Amino acid sequence: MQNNRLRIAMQKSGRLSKETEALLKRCGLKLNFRDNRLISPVENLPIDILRVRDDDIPGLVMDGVVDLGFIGENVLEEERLEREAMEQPTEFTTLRRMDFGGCRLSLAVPEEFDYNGPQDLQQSRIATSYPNLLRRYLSERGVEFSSCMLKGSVEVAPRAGLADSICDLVSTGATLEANGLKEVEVIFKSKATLIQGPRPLSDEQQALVNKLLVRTNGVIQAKE
Ligand code: PRT
Ligand code: ZN
Repeated sequence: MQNNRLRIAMQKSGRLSKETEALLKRCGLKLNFRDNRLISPVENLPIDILRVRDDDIPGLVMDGVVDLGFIGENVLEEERLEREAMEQPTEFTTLRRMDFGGCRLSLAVPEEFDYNGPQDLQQSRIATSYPNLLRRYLSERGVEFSSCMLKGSVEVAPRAGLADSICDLVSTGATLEANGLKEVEVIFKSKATLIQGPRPLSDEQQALVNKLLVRTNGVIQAKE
């Protein structure tokens, strides 16, 4: 499926999709996300938008299936580490950090846990959807642990007896509090970001990317 249209991947539905769509609209793209279509052509520019699960976006970009992608840095860095370990392509460039999707990946323990530092997690079990980011953080600190991989409901794992602590995304902290947990270490700070893959662009496509970036800068600065 090689043609001259620029391909951009974005999250289909979730915490990044509304703001990504709003940004693209403010950049002057005429979007028409009717029905459940995977690919939506932009009406006024040679761009196709692919709407997918956010987890698929780093791989689509790094494999050169799409040219650009909007993705949370947490998902991007986790996938990069995973692919590095699997010896799969990991090449991409960051074009622009966004002003939305802000959150942090943090370690949290039960409120009654007398936590004094990462060493207190030695030989414990930690529930997370981000095993690679967690392993990098704790191995740099000499902490050995076992992970309990959960794609959802991470915050209930300690109470359910599945793990001693968790490593999960936090924004307001309300979820942790509601589950009797306290945040003890921030291991990664994240925002949404726009990345480009390794596939070479035509001159027209490159000009389009440049135009998109100039407009994105304008939109973000106008809000500051
Ligand atoms: O279906 P798909 O796979 O595309 O979506 P998803 O369910 O995997 O992701 P989604 O839409 O929940 O999140 C997409 C991205 O938004 C994340 O990868 C982050 O980059 C960013 N983001 C920003 C967040 C949050 N803030 C956030 N608070 N992602 C998740 N949360 C969750 C967190 O996991 C926890 O359950 O919200 C809860 C905590 O929120 P607070 O406010 O109670 O602290
Ligand atoms: Zn996801």
